[in-house]
Amino acid sequence: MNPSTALRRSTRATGRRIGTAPGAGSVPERTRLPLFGHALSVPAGGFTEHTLREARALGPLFNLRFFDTDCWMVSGPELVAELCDETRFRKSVQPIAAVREFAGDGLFTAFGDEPNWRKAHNILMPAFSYNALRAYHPTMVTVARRVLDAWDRNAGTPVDVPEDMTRLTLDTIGLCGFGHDFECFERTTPHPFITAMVSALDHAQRKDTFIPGLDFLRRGAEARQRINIETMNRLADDIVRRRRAASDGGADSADDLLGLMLHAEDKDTGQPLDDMNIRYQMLTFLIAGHETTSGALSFALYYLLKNPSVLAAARAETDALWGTDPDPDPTYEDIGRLHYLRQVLNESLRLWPTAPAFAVEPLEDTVIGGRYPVHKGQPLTVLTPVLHRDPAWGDNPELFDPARFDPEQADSRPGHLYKPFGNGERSCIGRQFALHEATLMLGLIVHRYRLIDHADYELKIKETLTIKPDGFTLVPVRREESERRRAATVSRETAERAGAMGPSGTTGGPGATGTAVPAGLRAPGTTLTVLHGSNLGTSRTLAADLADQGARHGFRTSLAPLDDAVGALAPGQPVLIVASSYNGRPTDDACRFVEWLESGAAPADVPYAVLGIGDRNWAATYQRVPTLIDEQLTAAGSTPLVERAAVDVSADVATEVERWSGRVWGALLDRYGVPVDPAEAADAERPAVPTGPRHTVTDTDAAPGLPVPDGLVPLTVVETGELADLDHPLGRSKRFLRLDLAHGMEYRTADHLLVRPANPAALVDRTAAVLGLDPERTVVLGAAPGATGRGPSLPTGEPMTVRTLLTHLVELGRPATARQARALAAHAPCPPERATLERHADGPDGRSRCGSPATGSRTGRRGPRGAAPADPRCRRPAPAR
Ligand code: MNH
Repeated sequence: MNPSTALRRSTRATGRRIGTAPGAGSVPERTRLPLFGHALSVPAGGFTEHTLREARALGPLFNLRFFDTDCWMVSGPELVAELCDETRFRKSVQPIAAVREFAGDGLFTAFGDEPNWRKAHNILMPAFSYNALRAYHPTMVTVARRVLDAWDRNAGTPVDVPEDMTRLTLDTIGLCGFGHDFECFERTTPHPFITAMVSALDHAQRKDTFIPGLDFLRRGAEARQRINIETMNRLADDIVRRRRAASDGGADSADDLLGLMLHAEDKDTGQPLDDMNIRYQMLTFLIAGHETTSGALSFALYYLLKNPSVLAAARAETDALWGTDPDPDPTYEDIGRLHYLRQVLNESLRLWPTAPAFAVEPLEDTVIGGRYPVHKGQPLTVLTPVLHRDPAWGDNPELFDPARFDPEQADSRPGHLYKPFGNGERSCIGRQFALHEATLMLGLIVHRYRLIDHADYELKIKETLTIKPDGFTLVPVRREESERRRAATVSRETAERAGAMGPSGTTGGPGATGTAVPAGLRAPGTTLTVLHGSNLGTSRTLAADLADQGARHGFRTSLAPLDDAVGALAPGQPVLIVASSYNGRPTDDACRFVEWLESGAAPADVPYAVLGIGDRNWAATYQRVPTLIDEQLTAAGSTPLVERAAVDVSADVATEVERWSGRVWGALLDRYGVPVDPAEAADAERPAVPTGPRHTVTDTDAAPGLPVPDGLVPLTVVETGELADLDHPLGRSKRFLRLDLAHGMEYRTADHLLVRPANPAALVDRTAAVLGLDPERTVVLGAAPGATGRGPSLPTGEPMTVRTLLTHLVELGRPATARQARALAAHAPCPPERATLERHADGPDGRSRCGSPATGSRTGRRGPRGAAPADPRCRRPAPAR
């Protein structure tokens, strides 16, 4: 990031020069040239490395003068901590002002006082909530597999790491944010959007070194810039146009980024975003949403390649999680368990924060470091790569060492020593998104490949607005089955604790909570109320999980928003409260509850525990409402069951929540639990099994048909064929399909295509026989009262035959999931059979091994799991009682 042009503008704008106050320090600087200042000593595309060198020579604060503008570079921890105080400083946009040419008042480049910043922030925050990330996870996995497929295809040959990571991150933000598939892996050269973007960013950055007044020499470059911007605009507009067309057809209710941009209103002003701002946000997210993450992944892979012991520890972590499964299907929670890989990523971002600077400006004239006067509005650039190498990091800060991010070490460091995502309100909105996406990808890569440093790569930094390793290639080689350690002997908990140490020998099934819940206790019949205060849904989701767990421990749980509990707390009746703040205020569903507490009306002796949810980036209001609730309840004479936990959603939510809930169940069962037999207790540890019917079934005389979901049109397949060489050991089936589009219909990339299964007639007949159904019976389905199961549901209200239902609307060939195997076990009347099913459900990797050899596995990819002959007893119809 080169801050000069903007600064030039800034001085013009404020019309002031920095004066020297009496007794004021003068900021160190190199000898400067007349006219140019230091502008000629900063190499184009070399800002980061130049400032790293200069800071070493000149210290924690030095001046770079570009033409007539002084520009202060700050990197000392005390100074940075001072600049992070949001009551005195705010983000300065001036160093990135040239980017406003195409990102306008989008989130990243909006001035602090531009109303569109808060408006867009309010509208777009929900796209980065805990729940939203969970919803993106399957798409992230799909795209991560594109990398694996591409690397498998070229097994043994070098891959260009930054290029492939950029393909990954652009496809991911495109699909997750905008439902648009850039299909970068279908191209041998970068996507035109990327070419235009890189060139536009480069231009914006170089502008800073253009000599003032000689702009006319740059006409060619300016013309190219206009073309690049048009290319990006056209693409953004095209995505918006298509989404609008789709939603006119009623098919769109998506609450991804684009859905929110188009349809959501700002809570404060009641207004939606305007069209121009939508375009700016599109470009902002397409750029900010992929460049930095791909750089971070590339640096992490570089360090894994160069540090064999770190790679081995990372591998041990993935092996503990996914074992010998050559083709794991990571869950959302799995990614939260890859603690060590997260540390690898953090440490990579320490040495090479891929957005390598940010700038702030004082809200009023002030003095920094006790002796350097700065004017209101004067930009101060924080050099994160220098800050991140400060001696405060301990010995040898230049060395890569993920142990620096062990929880104890990380907790003992000053808060502002690590700033890869910027500061405060204007810090990165996509942090969790990026970390999830990157950890997932790293996990899959280290689990699948050995990494060969075929070119003896030497790190070279390439800098546009962000930094990347230049020309970095490696050779991925598939690991052998035998190389992967068995997961069966290693509990997730052990893996978590061991982190870098790798697996040790303790046992404990997958799904073990990792906490000290007293064994053999249950609390049958005790009422437990779980309350939540939520605007974005995080607290609600966590509360629902707690209510679920409570039910498994035998409590009679109920779940409600905090406001429902006004006047309803009672002495002796336990309550769990999951609460967050919204801009420091109670959430919409907790206002009355907080008022009620503050009126002093709450009863005494309520056994309660508070789980506070907050984002540390919003330091001023962090945990305000949870703290208040906790204090009010104590003041009213209640004692907490366990201490309030403060969960930072920009850190590791899952681990913190697990720790707190472990303590809560311990305390609750201590107090309300009664001993039960061990088998039953073990059962309580398991996720709930959906029970009871999901649908009602009624006979009908109406003419049966094949129900088609609204908005879809049946198509005829006119040609099919196999594209892959299945005789090759790595060959995986890829089918070619030619479809006859109904008259007047268009198909474009990323349009929805639903492929219905056609289960073999023999399998359908066997299933009908087991269920005791006549396949030719015509029935209508309805929703069963009280059915709460998640997952895809069957069409209701439409007449069809049982044969149609079993042939086209359910997958009969898919292997049972662990959850389903458990449900089957719960219903199996025969004890040996039940035991077998349970063993399957708790297979070494936590997944069912009951597979039908007749069909593919989950995603249509055929792996050994889907193909392995299952225990024959699993396929035998259950004996009738
Ligand atoms: Mn991101 C702001 C770094 C991933 C979207 N991001 C910032 C800032 C830094 C940053 C630093 C603050 C800049 C400043 O103060 O001027 N961002 C990163 C890094 C990664 C990253 C190191 C990956 C690693 N960022 C992402 C992803 C997205 C995203 C992924 C979107 C999906 N970032 C943003 C947006 C902003 C931002 C939007 C501006 C937020 C605001 O000012 O409100």
